[in-house]
Amino acid sequence: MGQLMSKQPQVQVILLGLDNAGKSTLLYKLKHKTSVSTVPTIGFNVEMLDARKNRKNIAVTMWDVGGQGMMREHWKDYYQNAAAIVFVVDASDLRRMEEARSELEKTLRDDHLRGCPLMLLANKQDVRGALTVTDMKDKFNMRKMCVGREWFVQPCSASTGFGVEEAFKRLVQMVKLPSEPGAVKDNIKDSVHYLRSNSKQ
Ligand SMILES: Nc1nc2c(ncn2[C@@H]2O[C@H](COP(=O)(O)OP(=O)(O)O)[C@@H](O)[C@H]2O)c(=O)[nH]1
Ligand SMILES: [Mg+2]
Repeated sequence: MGQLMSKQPQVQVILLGLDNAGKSTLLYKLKHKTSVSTVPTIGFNVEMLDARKNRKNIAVTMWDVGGQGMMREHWKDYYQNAAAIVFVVDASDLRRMEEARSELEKTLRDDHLRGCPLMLLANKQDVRGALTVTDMKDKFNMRKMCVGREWFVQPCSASTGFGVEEAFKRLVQMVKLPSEPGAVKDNIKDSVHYLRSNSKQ
């Protein structure tokens, strides 16, 4: 609802992935390139990043809600308003690749995320033996897993910064602004949610 009132379009992006994938490092890297403000909060990190889309300034709020315990219960709240998912994978950790794949599969099954664009980051490309984009697409069976949504696999290194800007640019292309076709459904969904939650009071 706030989106309708502020002049600058805002979009919410959720940063997901196993612990140790590099989510916080990525957010920190992005913040130091394009950040406009920071709101440190207990239990999760959130950054508002400046971007340009359709010749407009937009604000991309990126939520790193953490993978542990209590926070999991709140994931749904973030899912509801997500314009895109960024799923970070430690591409050098072959032992946990299947765990990462199954976590992503579980995430994408959530009704709140139906049709939501996905950027898969093959992170830690600076580490010898890290899986390439082609390897990742195969291992994750992306075509099948991402039926009905836009997706992209980007190689990067959150610690060196390799691929990070490219990932962000691509992400901005993928998100739908509230005014764009394809975002209408989400506006309606938000309104229904808003009306429902108010009618309960
Ligand atoms: N070599 C390398 N290490 C990374 C990279 N990204 C993150 N790390 C390291 O991986 C560990 C976990 O990163 P962190 O951002 O805390 O992961 P999170 O649990 O997903 O938030 C830290 O020691 C980071 O320094 C990367 O691109 N390359
Ligand atoms: Mg973290």
